[in-house]
Amino acid sequence: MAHWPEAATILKLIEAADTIMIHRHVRPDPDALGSQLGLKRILEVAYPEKQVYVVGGIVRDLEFLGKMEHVEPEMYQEALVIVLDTANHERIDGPHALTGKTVVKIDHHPDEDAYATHQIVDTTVSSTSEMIAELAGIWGLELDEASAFLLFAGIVGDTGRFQFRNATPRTFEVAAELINHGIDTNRLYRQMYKTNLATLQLQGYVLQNVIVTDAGVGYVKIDADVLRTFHATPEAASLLVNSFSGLEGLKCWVMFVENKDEIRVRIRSKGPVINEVAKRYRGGGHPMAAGATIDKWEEMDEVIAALDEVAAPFTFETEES
Ligand SMILES: [Mn+2]
Repeated sequence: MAHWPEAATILKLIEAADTIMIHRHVRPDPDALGSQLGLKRILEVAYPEKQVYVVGGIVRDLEFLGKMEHVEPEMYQEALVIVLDTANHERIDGPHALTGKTVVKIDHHPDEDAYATHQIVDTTVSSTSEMIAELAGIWGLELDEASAFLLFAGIVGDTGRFQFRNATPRTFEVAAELINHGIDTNRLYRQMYKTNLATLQLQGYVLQNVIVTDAGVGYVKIDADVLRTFHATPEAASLLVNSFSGLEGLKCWVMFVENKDEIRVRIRSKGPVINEVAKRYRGGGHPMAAGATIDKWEEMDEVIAALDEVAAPFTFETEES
């Protein structure tokens, strides 16, 4: 079990609070929503007398995980705020999070911004959802089928169905404990990985238009015209970032997606550390998965050149011999 000395203090804060606001990052992924809604469920089962709210915008494809709630600014005065899966305060979804009486951060991203008064940050854990499952155990709070389903969804999301290297032996143990609560993994995978015809056809475009540099950097450019052609949103397009990850020889890859007056950059890697590149372009993230933003298409070549530089010296050692 994880060793997080701050966990005991945070449990005391939870026990003392009548109102608890749970936040997470903007443009939520399954881990952000799974940890947020999973923690809400755990706290509501353990403390039925407390008011526990989940705050932030929702993405339509993930509505099956649960609904967000409406809160008023005044409700924060006496509230405990728990922010999940969010490295820096600019990424918090919901404008009032930091106005809470006490703010707790629980996250697995590199600790770039200590915006909370109490925090547990552990980059060795696959996902914030895995952290919440561990914390429930540490705190002695019960999981049930509903909370287990949500946390499992978060782990599945952040580990790419247990295939990324962040899935540790402990991740599998936690996943096994969650499955023991009787969750319907068939339903989960069906809902999480369903697609529609427009997205499928956009994926076809992505696959047809991948360019790979000599250094092993793959990239695809999705501008506003392409989005219009396939009736796709920038969010839907960004989700296709891993659709060509299996390409032989690919070391890292990137998708550029136009979004209003800026261009979102999603970078993934099988070895070269790419978050340092992301940081230079208004972004950041994990060493193997990061995001950035550029203003104009001319900067695309700069990002690719920077990735070429980190990819060129990298070799897949185990496959060389
Ligand atoms: Mn996460």
